[in-house]
Amino acid sequence: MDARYRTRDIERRSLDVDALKRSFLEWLVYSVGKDARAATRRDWFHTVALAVRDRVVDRWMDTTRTYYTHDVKRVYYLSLEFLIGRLLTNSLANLGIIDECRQALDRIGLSLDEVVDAEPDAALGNGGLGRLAACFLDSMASRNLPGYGYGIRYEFGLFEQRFEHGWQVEYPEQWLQFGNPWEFARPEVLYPVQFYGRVEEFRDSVGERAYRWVDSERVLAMAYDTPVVGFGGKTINTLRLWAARATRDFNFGHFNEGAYMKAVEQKILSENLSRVLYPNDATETGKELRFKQEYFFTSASLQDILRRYLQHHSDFDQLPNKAAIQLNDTHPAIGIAEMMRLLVDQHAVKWDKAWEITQGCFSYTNHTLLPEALEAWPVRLLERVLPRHMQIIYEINAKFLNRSSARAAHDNARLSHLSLIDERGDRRVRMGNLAFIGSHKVNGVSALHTELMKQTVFADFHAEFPDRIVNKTNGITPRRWLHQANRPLSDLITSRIGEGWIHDLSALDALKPKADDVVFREEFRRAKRKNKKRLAAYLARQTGVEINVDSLFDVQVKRIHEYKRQLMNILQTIALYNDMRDSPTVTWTPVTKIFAGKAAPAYHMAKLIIKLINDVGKVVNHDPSVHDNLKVVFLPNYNVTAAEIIMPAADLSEQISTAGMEASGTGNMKLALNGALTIGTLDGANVEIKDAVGDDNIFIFGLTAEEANSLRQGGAYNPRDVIGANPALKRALDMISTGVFSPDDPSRYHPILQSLIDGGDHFLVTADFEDYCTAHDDAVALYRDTEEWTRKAILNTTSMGWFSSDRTVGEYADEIWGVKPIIPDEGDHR
Ligand code: T68
Repeated sequence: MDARYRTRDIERRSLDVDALKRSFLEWLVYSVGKDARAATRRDWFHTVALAVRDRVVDRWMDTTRTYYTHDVKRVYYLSLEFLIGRLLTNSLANLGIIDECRQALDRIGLSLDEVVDAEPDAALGNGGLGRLAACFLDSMASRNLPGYGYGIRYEFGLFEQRFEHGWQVEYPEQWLQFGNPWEFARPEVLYPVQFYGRVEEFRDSVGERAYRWVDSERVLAMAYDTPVVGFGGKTINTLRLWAARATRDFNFGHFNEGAYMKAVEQKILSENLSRVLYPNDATETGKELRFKQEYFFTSASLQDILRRYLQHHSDFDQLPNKAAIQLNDTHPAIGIAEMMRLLVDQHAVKWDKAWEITQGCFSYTNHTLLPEALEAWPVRLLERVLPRHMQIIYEINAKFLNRSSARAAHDNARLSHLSLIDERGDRRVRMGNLAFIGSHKVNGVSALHTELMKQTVFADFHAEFPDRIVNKTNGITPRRWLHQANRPLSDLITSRIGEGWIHDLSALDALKPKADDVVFREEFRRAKRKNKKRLAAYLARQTGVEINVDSLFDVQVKRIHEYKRQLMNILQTIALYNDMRDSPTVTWTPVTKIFAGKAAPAYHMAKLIIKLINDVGKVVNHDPSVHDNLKVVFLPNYNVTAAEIIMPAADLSEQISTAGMEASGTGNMKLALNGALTIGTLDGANVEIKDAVGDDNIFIFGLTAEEANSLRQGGAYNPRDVIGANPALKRALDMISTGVFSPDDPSRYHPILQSLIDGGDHFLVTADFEDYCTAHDDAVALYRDTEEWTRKAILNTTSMGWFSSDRTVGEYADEIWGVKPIIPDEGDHR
């Protein structure tokens, strides 16, 4: 090999400061094509990202080659969403070169923080489900597990939220506008995906009945690969996202007829498949394009998985020992039918064998029990868009029902629950049922949620397959959510117990005694204060509202949804505001209510709640009579980047969903890990957080899931009586109803009042209000006792070790996937 080439080659992998600096200057000129004097921050971001990527590529190839040569079992995480956020700090931290990079940039006269800030936030997801997928990628790579993510490369991620006169307005989020330095386009990795057409029956070579899908339309799925850097930089896994490309033949057909414009229109239409992320987090809109997106990425991923498998194997017997396919919710559940089609129709595997293989590979995670979020696609839609899959689903259903105990017992009610087809009204395919019977394991995302799955949505399936449902309580990656996001606390922890906690979060246990150490408490508070100052500056920049750094930062950040009860929080805020105005001579503990989160664009009630919070903020923040003791701030455009600034700065974490409705929550974990105390209901993972941090270090209030359920079932619940008996609540509602917060439109909030009072208050805001206020008062009172508050905050941080996503993926690996860690062999490049 040319000696000069090799020298440059080593240079571009070097992690020392001078080599980094030289790389940056070279990349700026030769790849970004800019002179240092003309370079913008964005140019520098691209430069640094490309130079860092250089330092990842060798280990990436080592990793891929190791998986290949050892023919290891791999896990494929199929998810319609990956809420990744920015990658620069993450890559630098996981490679262990943050300081080197900072110094190298320093020598060029640049600040790393400014460069980091020029990276767009990759928002290829809505909320918890998408962020969980991103945390799992980090944990799989950091635990040296052979894991691949498969999803869609949306051109437009989750919309940008702005407020106009306090109302949410959506704008397109163009994260790819200036290119994406992390990804590698793979124009040669291309799979055809079919839609529409019809099924033809024929006799195969041995005279057996067989089927082929003909006259279909084709779209191509093209791969884009992003390296996923594990902590320590040993394992570099792959996130493969598919983009839709028009087929060539498709275009040329039209050209011949001279219909050039029509051909181009068709091309644009077929490429729309990967254009935009659907912005709903808890409701299914039932749109055909959405269904096609689901099939598009699932089919491409399965074709890719089979191609990889066939490099080493000539039949499919070993597939379940080589590929674990995890369905992140039902969005890729059509994969069960697609796998059957690929095996039976394309590879001539016998049906029963194919079914055994399919079940051996697939497993399914459920993320919600909300009925409006359970996917059920109309049979007529499937017949039209995926005719062969509809036949396969009928066949799976018939075989399954025939063997079910319900058939044996002639129990028709149970049979109709188990059926893949919902026969009520327009007939629909229940994707949850399909995912369940096509999988060997099905999991919930917290202990409570898993129990409720067994008792409610999947009760009949649980009776049929008592070992199938398992719990895998969610987790979060400690790298992003403590080590990177909270340097002050991270450094403090490392100063006492070393760096081991970054890849083994349970090491935090050893710090528990420090809660009683006065010096440690002082340092812990100093770290928190630094973070609070940073957030205050950020909020001032973004919203213009100045807040008191010494006030209690009371934080509710998550998607806006009625079940999450932001409404209850703002009602309590109004009540507190009234108390402060009524008793101006009392020394109040200053409180800052911080909200952030997006509402689905068509979710009118959620958007009205945002407007209410902004309207209340306008009144409260300008009322001199509360002396800055209360502020209400709604940060627009909540995303991963904003979360990284908010989580470390919070004092109080609002986790106040109606019990039984939040499957797990993961923001609750991020906040507690960063030393916020939780005020919350016994819902989702709050239950387990309470067990971990101890009853004395959390503010639990409200109805339990069981109580909430019986209150509703009883039918006797009357919000009007409850409101009548609670003067603070009544007064807050009256103020809203008479236009105190909306003098320009006094009836603006009548739909909210209506849903609470006459609508039956489905989310039990009025039922839990009093208990919530009491818990909140307790929290505020405790906050005055600085030492005691800090003690509890430290116990929160140090008790959260179990909530690492490293623990979660470890459990999946052992109990669902059957995959083992492997350290990649080093190539000859070092
Ligand atoms: C969330 N679900 C759960 N859904 O609400 C949350 N849904 O409790 C849990 O912690 C988290 O999943 C991870 O398990 C979602 O985030 C969605 O985003 C979604 C998206 C499309 C359609 C339906």
